[in-house]
Amino acid sequence: MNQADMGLIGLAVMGENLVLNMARHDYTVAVYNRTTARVDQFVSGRGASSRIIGTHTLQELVDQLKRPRRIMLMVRAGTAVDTVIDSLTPLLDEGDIIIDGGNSHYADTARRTTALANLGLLYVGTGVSGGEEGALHGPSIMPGGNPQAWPHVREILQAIAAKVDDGTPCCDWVGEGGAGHYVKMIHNGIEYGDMQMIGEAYWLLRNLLECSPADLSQVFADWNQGELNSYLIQITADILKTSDAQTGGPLIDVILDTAGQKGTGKWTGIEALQLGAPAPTLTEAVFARCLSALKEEREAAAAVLAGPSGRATAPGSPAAFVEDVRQALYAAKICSYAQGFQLLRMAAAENGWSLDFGGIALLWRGGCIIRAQFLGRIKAAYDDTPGLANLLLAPYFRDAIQAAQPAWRRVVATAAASGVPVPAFSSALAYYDGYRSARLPANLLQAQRDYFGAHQYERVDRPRGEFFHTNWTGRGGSTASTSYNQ
Ligand code: NBP
Repeated sequence: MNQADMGLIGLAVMGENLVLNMARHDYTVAVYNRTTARVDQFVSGRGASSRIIGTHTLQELVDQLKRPRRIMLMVRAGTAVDTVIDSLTPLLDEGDIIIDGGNSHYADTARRTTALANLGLLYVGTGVSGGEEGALHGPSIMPGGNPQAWPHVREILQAIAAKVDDGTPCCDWVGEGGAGHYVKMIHNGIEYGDMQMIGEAYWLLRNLLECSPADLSQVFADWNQGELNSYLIQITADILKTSDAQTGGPLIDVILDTAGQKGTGKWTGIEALQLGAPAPTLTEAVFARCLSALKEEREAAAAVLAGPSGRATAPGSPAAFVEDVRQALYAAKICSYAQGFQLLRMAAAENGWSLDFGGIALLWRGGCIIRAQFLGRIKAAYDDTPGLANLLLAPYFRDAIQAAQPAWRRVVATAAASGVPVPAFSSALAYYDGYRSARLPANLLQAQRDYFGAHQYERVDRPRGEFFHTNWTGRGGSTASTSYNQ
């Protein structure tokens, strides 16, 4: 009794592996799962260890824990988390800590942090990224919630987290309320963008050069040696060389082209729209999955909608086109991350969080799905210029895009002319061109709004904040709509 360092509820893939990780780091963990047969299965199988204690009721679990009690939930995000919290809180004492490590929505985490503080309990909502492997060997952990909890959970969370080369853990306090889960949500939004862009690179080379999956595997393996070095590029190289056990052909060719999603990418898009943050590439990646899911409609449309086929039409030498696509992928990736960090910056201002953007890049440097060398560059950019408005303005990224943009423009133009959809590559380019435009056609938009709705406009030759209305048709009155932005 009272001997376990941590309680963990929810023995599905993430929970089990986190428990094994904690036990490997010499922490004693009491475990519980709603379906208790799962507990017995675990402690008599993979979890057979003197450091792992199976329990069959929440009371038994609570009784096993050192004080203040620390209990981590790894259950399905949503109502299950509230159900478990409601059952657990009557069994806890003041100062005890609940940690939700699932993919909860940040607003739920903010609400739960406040509700539990009102009961004298400390709440931590933490993103955990890295999937099954990460949970077992060291995930990226992004904790937020009640800051009073951090000194009590810091040691164990940092011990089980991934470490970067110099031993720094990919786990540090992110901020109050829902900040940790917000950062995890943006991580997932960026992950959607990365995956879509890699998919576009694969599809351009597969179609325009008619490369075989085996050849493409080598291309991605080569790319993984350079500035694109990352977990997602590495697994793409592995995937492309895997054969199908049934047909003997490339497995990738028999996988149905409809993408699933569990919501965190969608939440990022919704947040971007709510905050008015331009994140077109992250959002396009979600829409690309939605479009892919309309498989039957696409098949029907393919028979009736005309356009170029995109087969074998790459311009120039194959090697030059491969290099162009590599550069396009790198430039688009920089824009995608710039959007993610811009969204974080706007969210921090909105929610009163003082986020350490370089520190967040470091949290993602190891353990998680978007782990990449590249994140070290982002950390360095924020270290050099702490108030950096946009990653595109950091000298390293400015120069990288400068070098890559001729290739990037050629690739987007070729894709458009060849009928190969590249929504992430092209939206990233439009973002880049929009961000570097001192003037945009929004003057016409404002004129239209004033024309049909008397919404007013500001003038280039007058101070900001002065609004004007024109009686465009001679028929309208001089009454303007009130001026506000939503
Ligand atoms: P799942 O998301 O599939 O959740 C399964 C677990 O939730 C089981 O232990 C199940 O218990 C429990 N559960 C459910 Br469902 N409803 C419950 C309820 N009302 N009361 C108590 N327990 C309940 O597991 P997972 O894939 O391990 O993910 C856990 C969390 O981590 C999720 O929030 C997920 O989004 C997040 N996450 C997952 C990954 C990943 O790669 N899978 C990566 C990062 C984060 P039962 O056995 O009794 O049904």
